[in-house]
Parts: sequence; structure tokens; C-alpha cells
Amino acid sequence: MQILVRKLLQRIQFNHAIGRCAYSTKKVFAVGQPTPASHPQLLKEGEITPGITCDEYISRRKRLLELLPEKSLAVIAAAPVKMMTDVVPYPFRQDADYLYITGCQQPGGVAVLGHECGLCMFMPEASPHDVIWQGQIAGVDAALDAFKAEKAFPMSKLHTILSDMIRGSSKLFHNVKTAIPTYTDLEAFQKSAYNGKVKDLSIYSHELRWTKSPAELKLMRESASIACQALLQTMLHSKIFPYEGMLSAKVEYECKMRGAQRMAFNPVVGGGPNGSVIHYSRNDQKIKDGNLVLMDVGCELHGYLSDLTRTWPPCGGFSSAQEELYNLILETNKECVKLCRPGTSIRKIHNYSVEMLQRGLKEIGILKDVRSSYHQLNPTSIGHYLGMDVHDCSMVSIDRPLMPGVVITIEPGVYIPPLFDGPERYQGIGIRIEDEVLITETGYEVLTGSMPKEVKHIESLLNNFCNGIGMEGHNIMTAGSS
Ligand SMILES: [Mn+2]
Repeated sequence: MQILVRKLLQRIQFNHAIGRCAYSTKKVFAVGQPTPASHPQLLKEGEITPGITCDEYISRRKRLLELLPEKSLAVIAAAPVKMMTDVVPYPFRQDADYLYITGCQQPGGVAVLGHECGLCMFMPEASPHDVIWQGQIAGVDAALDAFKAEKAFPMSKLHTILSDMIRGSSKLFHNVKTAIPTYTDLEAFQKSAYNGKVKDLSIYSHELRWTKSPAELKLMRESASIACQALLQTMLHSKIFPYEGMLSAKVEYECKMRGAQRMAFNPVVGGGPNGSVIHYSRNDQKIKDGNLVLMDVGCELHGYLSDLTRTWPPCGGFSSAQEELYNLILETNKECVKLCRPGTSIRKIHNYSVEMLQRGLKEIGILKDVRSSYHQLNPTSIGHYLGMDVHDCSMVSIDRPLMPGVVITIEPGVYIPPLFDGPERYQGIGIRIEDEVLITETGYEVLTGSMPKEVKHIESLLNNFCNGIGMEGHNIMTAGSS
């Protein structure tokens, strides 16, 4: 079937290409992504990606150049397309550094930044066949006009032009995560590497991305708000549909209906003992009556991520053992959030959380030998930086004093294995309560504060709403299964 269609399309592509040139009276170039002209509902005039202006992209490049040593060059390739089978790609996600510097959302390009050349973009060249199968893509014209590169060339010229640029530079910083043979195989690159002149760019790019601009914070707030609204809808849904898979589908639907492009990661939906598996992802079990469900979710809004976790009993009431543990995690969450301010560090907050949890777990009677078994019950860090990547800016140490504009997560938890040597009523309970916290001049702002986490609020929400009303799809699904 697909082969027949391909032949048919190849036959018409020649005429198609001629036709395009014949009626074009003004210079129209493909950008391959939304622009203010093509998607006025998404972008304002002057923006390259939704919420981020051309001026902001230019200032990012200027700041990166200020960090780069004299006569050095930064080389950043776009993310590769990963294939599910030979003809089916996984959904494409742009590399955060490439997106941060260029605003370009398509694969196949290499961006070079230098003190003399400014931004020089090598762009993929689409054949008429590619255009028919994949649509228009951004080429050299788009690099100059839409992304405001100082210079742009087709990829076929990279071999000679980049080689010359490398030979004229003293040091080379490149995006190690997306490095491709197209440039690493160049003789000039190999020679620089041999001479120890090639380094990882992320020490500089992560530095820049660590503190967020007002425009970035607006997107972070929106992304967090979407995730909160989606998770609240999912929490209500869980009482009638206590299935991990349905809750995963529900939260993704609710995020995308609110404008998110994709999830930040595969939702973690762990019912009962599955909640004690930290990155549980099978999401294929029914949640037993009386068990808790742990949901760790986040979405991506125009390149900016959210990440939050709540744990609740879909049946509507915590058991006393669940509530006891839940309140310890909740108090730890709240105390750690209060510590957030400029000058402290993730490490300091983490150490505080470990002390508080160890003390609490001992009081409850779960921990006998504090030192040996605590890490069995919680091997995770209290949090991480958040931004364009889930574990954002991993090159910035967790000992770095926090600054206004940095976003971190606060996510204390306890993960008791089903066979843990301790009181039976706590076995197989997994609880995590995760919030996103923005460091401000005077302290903090909780970006996920609209999502309830108090026991009485959760129980009230689950027990005092009218089943079925305002829950789109519920009646249809009930009718379908009866
Ligand atoms: Mn997290």
C-alpha cells in the first residue's frame, strides 16, 4: 500500500515543484515550524518560538559568547531523529541547547557560534521527495530570515567551511550529547581533539540556562499550571477509573487539551506497591481498593517542562498507616520548601530532608538501624533543577548556592518494598509529594501550589463531587463497557 502511494507521489512531484515556482510572486521561504504569520494563535510578532522573542535569542547568543574564551568556537548539532522501526520515527524532540541558542525546532542542522562569525547555521537540504513525505523544512533562507543567523550554508558545505573555522580557532566546545560524525569525522576536528582542544559546551550552556528570564518563567508557570490542572482532573477521575493505564491516558489528554505539546516524561502511575518503584512505568495494573496511587507527571510547553507528584487513595480515604507516613512526607515537603531561598543549595536542603525523614521513620517504628536501612527506603535526592530538561543543567553542582530565577523540585518520598523487614501495615507503601519551587529575591514561589496536597483537601475533593458530572467521556465509557 505504502509503496503504491510512494510511486504515485513521485510521479506528481515534478509537476508539483514546477507549479510552486510558477505562481510564487514574492519570496516565500519555509520555516518548518510555527511563526507569527502562520500561527498567530501561538506566537506574537517578534517571537521566534512561542513566548521567546528574537531579541532574547540574540541576547542568549551574546551571553554565551561572553563566556566562551577568545578565538574559541561552539558547535551544537540538533537532536537526532530516533527510529522506532526502519520507516517510523519516534516523536522528535529538539535538543535543549540547540533550541536555546537557535529557536529552531527541526532535526538535521548544525549551529556554530564564534566571536568573529556570530551565529552560523548549517541547514539540511530537502529534496522534492522529502518535501512530499515530510513537508517543508527550514533551509538557509529560514536560518537568515527567521532565526536571524549571521551566516547560513547548506549542510553540503559544512565539510569545507567548518573545517576552515576549526583551523582558525584555539578551542572547540561542542554539544557532546548530539555529536554527529558529520563534524566529528572532519580531519580538523580530529586534529583539535588529538591536541586536547575539544571540550564539552555544557559547562557554559548549562550555566546560562540555569537562571530563567522573565519570559522563560512565564512559560514555566504556565507549564506547571497545566500539569496541576491535568493532575487534579486525573485525581477526580481515579475514583471511578482506578486503573494505572487510564490515569496515565487521562493526564496526558488533559495536558495536551491545555496546550502542552507532549509529556515531559512517561507518567509514573504506581498503584499500591508499584508506588514504591521510583521510576515505575508499566502503568498496567488495576489499583486495589484501599491502596494509594502515586502519580509523577509533567508536560512540555514550548520547550519548558513541569514536574510534580501527588499520592492519594482513589477510594477516597487514607488508612491510618498511610496517613501517618503521608503526613511525615508532607511535613518534610513543606519544611524543605520553606528552606528555599537565594544562598542555600539543593545539597543543604537534601541533608535537612534526610535528617527529618530518618527521625520521623524511626518514631513511626519503621527504621530500626537508621544508617543501614534508610537508603533502602529512600535512595533519591530531595530534588533537581528544572527547565528545558527534566534534570536540567546537570553540569551545575547541587552545592551551588541557589539564585533568583532558578527552578528546583522538592520531592521527598518513602518507598517501602512489599517484603520490607518491618511492621506489616507499612509494607508496599510508596509516597512522594513533589513540588516545583522558583527561587525569588526574597525566598520562593511554589509553581505547583494550586495542586492540593493536604489529607483533608484530597479526601474532600474525592468524596464531595458528583460522580459523572463535568467528567467528559465518563458516560460514553460507561455505556461502552456495559
Ligand atoms: Mn522530579
